[in-house]
Amino acid sequence: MRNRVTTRSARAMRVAGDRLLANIRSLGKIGATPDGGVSRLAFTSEDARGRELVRDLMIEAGLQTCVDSAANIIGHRPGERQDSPALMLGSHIDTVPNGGALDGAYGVLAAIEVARALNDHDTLLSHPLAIVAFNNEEGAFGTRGMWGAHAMVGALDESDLTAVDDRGRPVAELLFDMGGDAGHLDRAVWSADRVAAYLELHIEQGPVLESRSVQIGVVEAITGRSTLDITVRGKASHAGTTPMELRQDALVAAAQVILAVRDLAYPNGPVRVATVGSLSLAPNAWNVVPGVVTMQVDLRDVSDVAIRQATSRLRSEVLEIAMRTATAIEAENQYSVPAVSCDLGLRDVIAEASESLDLGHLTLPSGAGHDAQVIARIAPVGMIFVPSKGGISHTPEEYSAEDDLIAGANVLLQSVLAYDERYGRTF
Ligand code: HGY
Ligand code: MN
Ligand code: MN
Repeated sequence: MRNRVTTRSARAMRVAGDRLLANIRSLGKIGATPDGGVSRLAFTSEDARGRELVRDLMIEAGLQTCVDSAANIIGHRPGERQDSPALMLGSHIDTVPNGGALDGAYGVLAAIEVARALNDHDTLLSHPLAIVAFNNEEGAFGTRGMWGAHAMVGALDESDLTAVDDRGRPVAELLFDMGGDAGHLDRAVWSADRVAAYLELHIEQGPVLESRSVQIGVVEAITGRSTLDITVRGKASHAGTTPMELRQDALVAAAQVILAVRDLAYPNGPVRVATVGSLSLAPNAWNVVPGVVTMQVDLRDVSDVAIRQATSRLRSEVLEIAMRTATAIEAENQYSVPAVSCDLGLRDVIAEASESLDLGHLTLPSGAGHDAQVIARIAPVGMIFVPSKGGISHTPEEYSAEDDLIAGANVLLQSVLAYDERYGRTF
């Protein structure tokens, strides 16, 4: 029989830092790229290998492990009160192309480490724990981001299921390859009464904590975001014989769209950041005036109103650019994820846990999107950040100091213990 934890013994509990760092290194080797990055996109063989490792680590941590129909990997740890809603911890293990080894993976591995630390201290929580590696957080191959989290809250729509990715592969097939089942996605849905709270530990991916020399970030809100697909149709023609005044150059028009997108962000526009992150052109030949350009626009702000304002301004500006350049420009909404505020009680618990560990902490918004902002539809959510060197992420240079990674995991452990004591312990 596991013993019940007293406040004193809980305060003394720590994760096994070396074990956590070793697991981060092991997972980071799966999909490692020559320049020190990691490419472990969802629905790839690297993703499959990463999943295998994570499932093994969950089993080693004594978790009852399963893969749901949305291909989320879930590890369950019983609580003293089996009927109580679960305390959910998690993040994602898929990466962007040539990204870093910490984005997402750190949160999943630290959550598993929390379970092992509780085992090492022979501790039974009142709440059951559910540890989740969400499927396809990064939206690989043009699919919706936070895919597994959307499935868990029942927010996928028909088009998500019938979609083919930008390689032409049906999402249903991709799901099957990862152990999911597009025919039974209802089974992946969790009702709100099953989750007491959700905590996600993540690298900040921005410069704030490092610039203030503070080890722990208590997230107050997670940015909303909207992506649009823009297609510019001009007319391909011979680069040598087509006079400038007769051209319908799709790339020249696209260049003006890109500058218009940039100006949607402060100080010229309503949103915090606006990016064109991907672009392709056809026929993409040096001696042909470009005929077609497609690009993806990413707009982010903690205010959904600001995002809507920016979207409608962009729509009217592309019409003017089309007229000026004798091209046709379509702007199609792709995916939108609303901004969410983190739960005040959980922010409190995280701040208290940081103080009990003598760690400095500050409150900040998240400029990156996270599974937490989707799980917020069924549960109160809290996020813990640790500093990112140079604020860099989504590139091989992504790095966080080892003692910050361990400190963050201890804050997650202490937050779990404090939450369980405050909201559920029966001594
Ligand atoms: O794009 C994001 O903010 C997240 O990393 N998916
Ligand atoms: Mn990411
Ligand atoms: Mn992430």
